Amino acid sequence: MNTSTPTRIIDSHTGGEPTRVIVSGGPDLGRGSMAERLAVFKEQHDAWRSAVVNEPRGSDVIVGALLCEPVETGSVAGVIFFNNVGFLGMCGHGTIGLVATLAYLGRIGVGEHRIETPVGTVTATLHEDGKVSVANVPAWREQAKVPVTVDGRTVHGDVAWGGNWFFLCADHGIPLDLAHQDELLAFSWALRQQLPAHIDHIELTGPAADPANSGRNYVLCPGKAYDRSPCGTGTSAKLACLAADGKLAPGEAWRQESVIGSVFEASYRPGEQQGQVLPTITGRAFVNLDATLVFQAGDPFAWGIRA
Ligand code: PYC
Repeated sequence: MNTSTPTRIIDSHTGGEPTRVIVSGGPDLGRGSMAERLAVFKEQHDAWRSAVVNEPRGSDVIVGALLCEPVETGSVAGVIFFNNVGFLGMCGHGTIGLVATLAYLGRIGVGEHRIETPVGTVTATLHEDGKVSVANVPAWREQAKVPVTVDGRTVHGDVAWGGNWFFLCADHGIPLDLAHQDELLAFSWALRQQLPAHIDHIELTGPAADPANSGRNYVLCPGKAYDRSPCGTGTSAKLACLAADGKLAPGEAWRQESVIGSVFEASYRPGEQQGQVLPTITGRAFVNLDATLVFQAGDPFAWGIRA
């Protein structure tokens, strides 16, 4: 593994959820599309994923992002997101973190910026006040009210795409707060075991704690960490379900609260295809670390502890 070029990382958090962007010195994935580069990353450079987000340098909750040269001239960047167990199609909080990082580096200013991801190009708008709006890839509900039996109890949920696949369950019966974190984790993980492998995010939904907000969620990510933010792709999936049920009109505001109380503002436009919506998610990220990776000779865990 060539580590002669310093690897610079910049950390941020979006509503409490961390994003660690490799801004230089990461693996060379060639010049293909982000989907093609993702395949190269997975097959040939998984050690980089582990080195950046896994312990002892990282933690289960960190979402990594490899900043890439874009393919199209109109794009400001390409990005591939990853976590403690694998790779993500899109990441809403991570895109907001990436935009905050590019602004911190002085590479972008206020305005609209196209960003290529493995599942499509998104448009991010950096506002004067530092907030970022992400016009996400199309979202849709695939299945409604699917019954699933967990530990002898049957609950129901919708399967929806918002850039990742989600199972959104409202009749779980668990309060969405950190005092119930053990119960939320155990239930969501057991629920996930009953679902097809590609549905790798569980979103438990419920009423907002703050009356100014529209709803609250607890999102369990594929590597068993819960999302501290309201989850951009999960909020997109939620908008698709609300639209499908006729509970939210195009342009109407939805304020999605996370299990720690952070908020994304969201709305949608109708998509081009029947049943699809075009979500926009707005949040704020703050940069909190600018560092260089060190790989010392003889360190058995320099490339992370891999499961
Ligand atoms: O914000 O889309 C998101 C996300 C996915 C996984 C963690 N955060």
